[in-house]
Amino acid sequence: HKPVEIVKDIVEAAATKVSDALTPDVPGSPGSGTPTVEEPTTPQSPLPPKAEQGSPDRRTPTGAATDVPAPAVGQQGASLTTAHGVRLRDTDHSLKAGPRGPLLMQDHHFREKITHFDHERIPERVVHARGTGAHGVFTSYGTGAAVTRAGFLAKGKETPVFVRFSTVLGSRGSADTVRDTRGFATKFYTDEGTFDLVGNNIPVFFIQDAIKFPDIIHAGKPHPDREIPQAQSAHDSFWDFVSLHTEAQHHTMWNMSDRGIPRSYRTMEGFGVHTFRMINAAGETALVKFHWKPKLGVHSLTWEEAQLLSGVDPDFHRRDLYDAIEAGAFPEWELGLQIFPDNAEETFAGIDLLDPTKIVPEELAPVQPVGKLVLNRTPTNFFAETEQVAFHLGNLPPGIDVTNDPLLQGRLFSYVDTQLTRLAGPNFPQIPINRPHAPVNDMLRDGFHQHAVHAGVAPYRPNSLDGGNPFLAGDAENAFLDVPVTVTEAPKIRANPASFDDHYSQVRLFWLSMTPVEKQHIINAYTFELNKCYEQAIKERQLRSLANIDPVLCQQVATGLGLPTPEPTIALPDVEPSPALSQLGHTWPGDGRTIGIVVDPDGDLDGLGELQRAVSAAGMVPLLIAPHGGLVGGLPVQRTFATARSVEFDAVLFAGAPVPAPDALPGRDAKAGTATVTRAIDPRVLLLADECWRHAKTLGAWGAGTTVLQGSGIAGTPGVVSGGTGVETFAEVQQLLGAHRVWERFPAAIA
Ligand code: HDE
Repeated sequence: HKPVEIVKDIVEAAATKVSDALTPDVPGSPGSGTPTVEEPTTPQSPLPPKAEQGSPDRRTPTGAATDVPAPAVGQQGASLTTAHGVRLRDTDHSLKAGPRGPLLMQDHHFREKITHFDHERIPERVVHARGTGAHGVFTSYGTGAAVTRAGFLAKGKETPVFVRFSTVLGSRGSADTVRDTRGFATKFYTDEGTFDLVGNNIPVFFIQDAIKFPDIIHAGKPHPDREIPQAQSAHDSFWDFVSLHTEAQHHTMWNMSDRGIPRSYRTMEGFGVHTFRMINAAGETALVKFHWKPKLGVHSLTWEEAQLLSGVDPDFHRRDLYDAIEAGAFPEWELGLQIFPDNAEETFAGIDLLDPTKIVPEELAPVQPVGKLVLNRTPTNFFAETEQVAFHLGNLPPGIDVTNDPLLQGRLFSYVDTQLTRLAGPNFPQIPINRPHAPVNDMLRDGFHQHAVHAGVAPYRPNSLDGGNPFLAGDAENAFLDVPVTVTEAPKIRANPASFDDHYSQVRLFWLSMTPVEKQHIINAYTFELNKCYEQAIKERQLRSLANIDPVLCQQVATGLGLPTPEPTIALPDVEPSPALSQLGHTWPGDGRTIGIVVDPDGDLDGLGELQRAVSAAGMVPLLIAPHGGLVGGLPVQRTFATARSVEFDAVLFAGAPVPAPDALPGRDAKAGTATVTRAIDPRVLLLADECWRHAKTLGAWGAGTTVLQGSGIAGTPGVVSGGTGVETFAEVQQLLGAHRVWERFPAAIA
């Protein structure tokens, strides 16, 4: 070909393609032969639930057949369109000056697609960036009606809710199981307007005044020079801050306790932290603290589990929440109130109720249940719901008001302010997840991303042009009432009340309330974190704080750091322990717990189906672990030896003792120096048993499976059940799981 002929060929080829393209098989297009499809089309059937989510059966909390809506499908309609509804023929090729030519500026589809993509990310939350959420319903018992006129706390009232759980320090893609505080933020879509209870799983905070929030967060976030460590408090700047700023010691002790590494969001308490003021129908006020009590009890991971999970399954808590809900094991909490008289001093039993570094022990003011929260639906779209949900402490219904807690007061500013950047403008309440379920009749207008088409000409008051609308509500309509609290005549001042200076008595109270094993975990956590610091002066300074909390704690951590034990600088306060703070000593339901079942495809598989049914009937999730995927004994395998790691399971049962295939672990055998090394039991099974034992989990075995217990040297030790049938073994394991762990297996050096 001569050059001119090549061009001719290209032009002809392109012309053929264009004519092909003009008679496409577009449904409903003239001559396509495909029947016209109405838009939006009927959604297709959703994918079936994953095999391991099939048990326990989907059901409501009362055990009735589920009414959980099936998962929605993605795009609606048969044809791909632009954002403006124009149907598209091609989305895989940009418009070019010939097949080998440059891209044309006029390609509006390319520009729309890429521009939208370029702007898909929004800023992550400045704190609590990593989180997950779920929908649910709150049912009120009516017991709160004596203290508040809030309609959602009237007897029998049901209110839809959305809850977002989070870690604080890590970025959006960080691991779930890091040692950190957890957020527990609840949006109640009440008939009287939205109520946001934006709490944490720890009832106290690091600082007493909101103006210090940037300081504690700058100290806790990764170092600014190299941006490490991610989602950790185990670094110099965190310990520098908390050791210099002793009001942080109480919150820090909770972080170092097992509360800092929850087993699951379902097994966390939640706290409103601040004291709120309630007002009832008779106009009487009371001071209250909010508590969420999980139905499953408060349980934690071990530190080694938490660390392993950060690699093995960084989404552990997110997965756990979704799997539990999708399996019908709906997470539940009771909302409770500690109620205090609204006295002029705003104290109870000598505790300053405006100081957010203090708790009121439950023994002094019992938590009174006022309603139940059930999470029963996972979000349809993570970004639309979980990422765009915006909480704000100022979202209060009539009957609930704020107090002068200086931390709370500052938060009232921060939560709206932060959304202006994060959600790009003031109209974020119009995003579907943030829309109130109560009718909205405001006079806010315009702004970025305005979705409402407001009619009328008079968005101001008073007006006559819009008929005077809207009118103001009064008591008859239960309008919001700012409780007319007397503000003390006092000079304008940057200072705290003197009672805020007590930084140690409640830290000691927490420490003394722990059982020996919980104390040991606290010692281990301080020792681990401080050993991660580089600066000797910071370790020494933190030890001086520990000396003011407890001499045993201080001495144990000092030993771990290889440093001398300092003397206290204050007289150690005489405090009464609060047993309610300990996680031990109760038995709890095991809903949604995962039970690993190791099977040997060449062994005895009798009774396996029956065992799986027994586990499911107990509300738990049986996961079959085998050397390979597919089916074993006609049952689907959920985990292989390569994908199963102990940290995923609450208990492991051994139905067999699989022998490793000769080529299963070439590296290991080569290391042993001979190709003929044989093992009686697959080492990955032994590792599973060993880790479960080390993490004080319950184990069970029968038949050939008992050789695994012998092989790992744990047979006959506490919490290791063997003999009988699979179903009998599981019955014993289930009993033991009620205590969460086999506590006596943890070494505790202290009394
Ligand atoms: Fe927050 N906090 N916070 N916080 N907080 C945010 O708001 C702030 C505090 C809590 O899942 C931010 O929308 C200040 C205490 C939760 O979306 C921001 C102070 C408690 C969540 C903010 C505090 C919390 C946040 C970041 C010191 C427990 C996640 C993104 C006075 C009672 C909510 C956002 C969600 C989020 C500010 C202290 C809980 C910047 C200034 C105390 C659960 O507005």
